[in-house]
Amino acid sequence: MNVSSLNDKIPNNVNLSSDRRLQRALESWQPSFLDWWGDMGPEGFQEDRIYLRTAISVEKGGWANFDYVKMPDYRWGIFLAPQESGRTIGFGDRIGQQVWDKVPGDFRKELRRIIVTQGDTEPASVEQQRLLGKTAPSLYDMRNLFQVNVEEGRHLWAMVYLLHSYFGRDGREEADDMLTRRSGNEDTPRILSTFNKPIEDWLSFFCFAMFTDRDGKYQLASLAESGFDPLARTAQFMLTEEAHHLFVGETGLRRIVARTAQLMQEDPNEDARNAGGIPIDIIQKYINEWYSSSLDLFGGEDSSNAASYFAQGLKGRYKESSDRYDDHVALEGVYGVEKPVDGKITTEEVPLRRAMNLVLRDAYTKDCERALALWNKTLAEYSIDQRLSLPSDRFNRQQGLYEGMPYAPDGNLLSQADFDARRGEYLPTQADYDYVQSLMVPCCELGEFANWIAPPSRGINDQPLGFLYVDFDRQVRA
Ligand code: BYC
Ligand code: FE
Ligand code: FE
Repeated sequence: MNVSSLNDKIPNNVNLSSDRRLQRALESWQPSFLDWWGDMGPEGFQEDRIYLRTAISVEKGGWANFDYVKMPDYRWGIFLAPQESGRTIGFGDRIGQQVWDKVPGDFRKELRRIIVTQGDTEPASVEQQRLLGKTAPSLYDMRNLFQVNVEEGRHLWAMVYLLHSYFGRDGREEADDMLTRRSGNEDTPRILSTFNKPIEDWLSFFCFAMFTDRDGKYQLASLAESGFDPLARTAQFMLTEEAHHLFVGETGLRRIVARTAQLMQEDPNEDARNAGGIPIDIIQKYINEWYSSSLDLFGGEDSSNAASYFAQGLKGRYKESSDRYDDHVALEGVYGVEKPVDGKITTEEVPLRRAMNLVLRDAYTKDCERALALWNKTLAEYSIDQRLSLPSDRFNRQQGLYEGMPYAPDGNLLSQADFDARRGEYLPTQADYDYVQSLMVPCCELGEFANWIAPPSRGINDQPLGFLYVDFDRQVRA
């Protein structure tokens, strides 16, 4: 494997210097990316030195380099997991055939669409999070935010590499369009719903990293099974970075829950609010909001698109190539799908291939439940009786079978009027957002954490909690 150096203009393990045409194309896209980063990247911290990891290879154990970097100088590189010789398509109609090294002509449109949709989410998340640095609860958290942001930038590079390398002219046009759409913009929005929602406080950020980045994990895992080998290898390596994003979300929420429980225990009325914490009912409403929105990212429960992607060998199930499944063709089986019929739920057997979005989503939900159980364990440890839960998959949906229907978080169908009257019990109200916002005061002292969140159990890369994770260019402390 050719090893790249941090000094390369575009660090890579794809032997970029041997393909002058591709190298020139990417080098001409790079200034537009940097302009976009300047406009839409983290606001107010571009001159500061951040303790960041940078991907420099795909070697296990040694893939990342930690050092202080100014974000605009971050080396966004292109890394694919090592090629597996003799790899064959692992599922669908062409199971057992050799994987594709080039775009299969028959599925070009579908493949481009998947890559564009995946790529579009990456810069979108950076746009959504661009103001959060200003209210970071600690230097540790600020550093993690920026780490996630630069890596989402690299994930955009990963998809742009595929577009430039394998799709010719229209691929280059799609790559340019990635930098012109804007999260939440009425005229040029990002493609998928959740990526147009505002993220204005850190509770939202942690929910996003917990629930929305986790959709990313499952989508990438399904693409890592792809018969289009360059996509599979790219997605495989992205998952390495993704693990940290999920860690940030899951432990961020756990730390909030722990702090809330501690403040409740100390208060005679068990009221976290009295001591400047985030009450459990607000945390629950944020979970309801971000979990339900993230379910939408899996698409419809019964989907002909999903059936085609599976049949074509483009998108598999979670860990398709493992022994989780005994049938990788999936032409025979069915999957139970709960459909709303005349206000009642009836379980219908849907041909397995059409249910692939739901199969993937069910794996995701199990993973979310695991995290919820840990947070509830924390509550129990502080002798708090309240528990957190995931809402029903029918609640607050904007895609799929339950789109726009007034289901309560417990899965019961309400009248629209009842739902509207109770909406504020289910989802954050403006007053909830205002309260959470009122807690968002920056905390930039070494080793200190804002009052509403517990410190993590350890620092980054074996550094202490009091480490200088962000070295400010100017005096920002009070
Ligand atoms: N919003 O057959 P259906 C990440 C559209 S996150 C808007 O039910 P399908 C990250 C759909 O396009 C991972 N539109 O669903 C996380 C279709 O449109 P047409 C991102 C939606 O196509 C955090 C119609 O509705 N990666 O990486 O099977 C930070 C019917 O669709 C939505 C991917 O998504 C929605 N939520 O599945 C940073 C992987 N849902 O055909 C990064 C690539 C559906 O009527 N994408 N629609 O025009 C895919 O595989 C699929 O496009 C989806 C949708 C799974 C998203
Ligand atoms: Fe990503
Ligand atoms: Fe991510």
